Amino acid sequence: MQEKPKVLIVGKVRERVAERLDGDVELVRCNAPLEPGKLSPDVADSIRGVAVTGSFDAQAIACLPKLEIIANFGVGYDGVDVRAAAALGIVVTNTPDVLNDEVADTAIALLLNTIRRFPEAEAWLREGRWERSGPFPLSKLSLRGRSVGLYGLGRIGLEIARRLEGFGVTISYHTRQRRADAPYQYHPTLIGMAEAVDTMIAIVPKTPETYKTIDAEVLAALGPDGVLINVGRGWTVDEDALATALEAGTIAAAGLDVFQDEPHVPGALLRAPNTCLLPHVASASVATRDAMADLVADNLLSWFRSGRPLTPVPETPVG
Ligand code: NAP
Ligand code: 8YV
Repeated sequence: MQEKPKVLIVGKVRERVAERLDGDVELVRCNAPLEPGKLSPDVADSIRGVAVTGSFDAQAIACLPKLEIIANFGVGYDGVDVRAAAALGIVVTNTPDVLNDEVADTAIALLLNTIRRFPEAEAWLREGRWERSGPFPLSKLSLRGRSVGLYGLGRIGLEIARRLEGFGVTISYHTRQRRADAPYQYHPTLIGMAEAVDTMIAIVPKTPETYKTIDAEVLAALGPDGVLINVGRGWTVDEDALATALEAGTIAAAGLDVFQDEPHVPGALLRAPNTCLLPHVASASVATRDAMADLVADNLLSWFRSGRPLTPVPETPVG
């Protein structure tokens, strides 16, 4: 009988991944991070696949000499050293598409909550202030008449744009490449888009080029009615500049699902006025996280059965 391939589950990965793999592969587990000496040489030498959530660096890759595939739970794979993997011929997979709708829904909810202050309105009711003090104050901001610029119009950005169509706002976008299939106005520069719109939704990956690109200049260009929503990565925003802009009224409000150093949220952002802050929950429904877990497992199973991963990232070789 042929030996089952060994798959290492590193750290906390949704249990459904292990349940789906059980029977087809031999599972080994270890706490994150994987470091030299954590596994016995025999075990390390036998691992052909890993399942990880978000991070797996070059040192971890170097611990597993027979590694063939790294299956990441999450569409963003910025924590996986894809260059190190590619150099060794190791395939990296992620979980695209299955979370597009959930994340786009969250972006719209965050946009409305930020602009109309619904979380504060609910707190007003729960604290008995409606009864004691009267109606919640009118929101200074409205989605009506807004011009929304999407920073990123990929799989998720496109779903956000499609939802925004139903709200009757003007939609434009900035990416490096213009999309021939998108009926929205294209801005070749981020600053150009920030000058043209009053609302920015960021849904770009964490890459060296996107680091703190939403800076003081971009925020100033959005203007005093400006609203920033970030559902991509905290890395993309200069958080100090954002807190300062909110304090000074350089922009009107911000809604953030992601932060530079999660789960730490800088005090300046917690104290800043007119913010709606979420703990990275854009994809966090049971149904969507299950679909992501299934895709992690299916990538591993497909690799071991046919040598073809389902959703490899573009940087690593296939087959
Ligand atoms: P995607 O399909 O690869 O789309 C990425 C978009 O960003 C593309 O439109 C791309 O266009 C643009 N982009 C990339 N680099 C850029 C740059 N330097 N300047 C301007 N635009 C740039 O990815 P996706 O599936 O939509 O996911 C996007 C990201 O969202 C993920 O990588 C992840 O970090 C984040 N995310 C967050 C959550 C959450 O829970 N908050 C959930 C899912 C995903 P060009 O290539 O033409 O520039
Ligand atoms: C997940 C995400 O929360 O897919 C992504 O890139 O940011 C989220 O869907 C995360 O990857 C898993 O914790």
